[in-house]
Amino acid sequence: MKFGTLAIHAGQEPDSATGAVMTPIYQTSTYAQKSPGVHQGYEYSRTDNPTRTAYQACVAALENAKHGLAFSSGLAAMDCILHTLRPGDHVVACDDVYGGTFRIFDKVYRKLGIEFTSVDLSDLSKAKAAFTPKTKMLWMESPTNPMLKILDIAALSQMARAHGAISVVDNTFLSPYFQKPLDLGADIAVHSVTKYINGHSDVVGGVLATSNTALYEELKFYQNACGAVPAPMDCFLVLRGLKTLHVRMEQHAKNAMEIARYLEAHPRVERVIYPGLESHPQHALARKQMSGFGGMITFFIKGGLSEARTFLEKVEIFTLAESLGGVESLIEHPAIMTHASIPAETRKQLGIHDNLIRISTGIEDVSDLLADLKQALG
Ligand code: P1T
Repeated sequence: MKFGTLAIHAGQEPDSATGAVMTPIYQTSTYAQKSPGVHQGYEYSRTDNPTRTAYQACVAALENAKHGLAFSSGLAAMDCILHTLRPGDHVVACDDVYGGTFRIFDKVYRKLGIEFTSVDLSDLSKAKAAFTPKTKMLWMESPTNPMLKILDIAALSQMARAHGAISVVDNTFLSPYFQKPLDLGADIAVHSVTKYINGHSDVVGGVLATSNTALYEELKFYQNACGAVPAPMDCFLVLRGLKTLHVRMEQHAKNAMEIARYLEAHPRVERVIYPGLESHPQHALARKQMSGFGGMITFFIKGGLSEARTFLEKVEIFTLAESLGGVESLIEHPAIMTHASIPAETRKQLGIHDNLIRISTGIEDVSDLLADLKQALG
């Protein structure tokens, strides 16, 4: 079946007890057993819950994966993946990642004896040089947050495999509709479901997908043993959001392309970064590995913090808020907001300057979005 059909049906059958077309919210913590250890596949809702089972199966189908595992946040999904490491292990990680991703590496796992090397993975020779005999994991985010660098997932996953390391791709910015990391050779695709997958800014969640069954068993063990699972109601909401993922992504990308072109031509804008623009340094790679360019745009306004602040205070339809991937347009200041946990010096090196602004293009009527940008820039 094709993507749109899977988004609506994968993992979901009418309820066997009642015929309910929508997967019920199995709001239960536990399940009756006929005799000790004799049950219908469900014992306790931290371990498994039918609403979560349907959601995990749907995401797995969309990522072209054998298995899916859902969590209570994107960071909880990443935490589960990082649990597979042992003290002394080394991770090669993309230098430009979500601030919270950097924080869990730097402030949580480094303390537990895991080493991280942050490197510009868009440069394959730099990536190769970062591997050591202790490297067990390669952590990619593509497009990166917030600089929208594109990483060559196929080449990097192959490099990781040659070094005996597992490759992980944070696929949050594109969703499986525009990019399928496992098809490109990665071992795990991980998402902040809070973003495009749920798509309505009303759930915090995370999910991962893999086709490596041994790895899945290990991750499933940590999902249950550590317990950061989503509630049944949240699983239901994400399943509901998933049904329109393909339709939403098309509109996000269409609106983003128009906005990126508008900003690129605006005299008050210094530079626009959007993978769909010919001016993006990795536009050709984006065309090759992605089936669409997504809804995220980063741009430098002319001036500094004061100009950025004035503009961000003036927008009316765009909401000044952290997060992304919802139907409504959001706008934010990475240096002060989403990437504040990255040291100032590193931010400077990455190009996260005070005049950098990030847009999550929603699916409103694009003419209203353009008019809002015009009045705020004016
Ligand atoms: O917020 P949470 O669901 O725990 O997911 C963390 C996360 C992981 N990966 C990427 C690429 C992300 O962008 C995020 C969260 N990001 C934001 C809140 C943001 O505004 O960038």
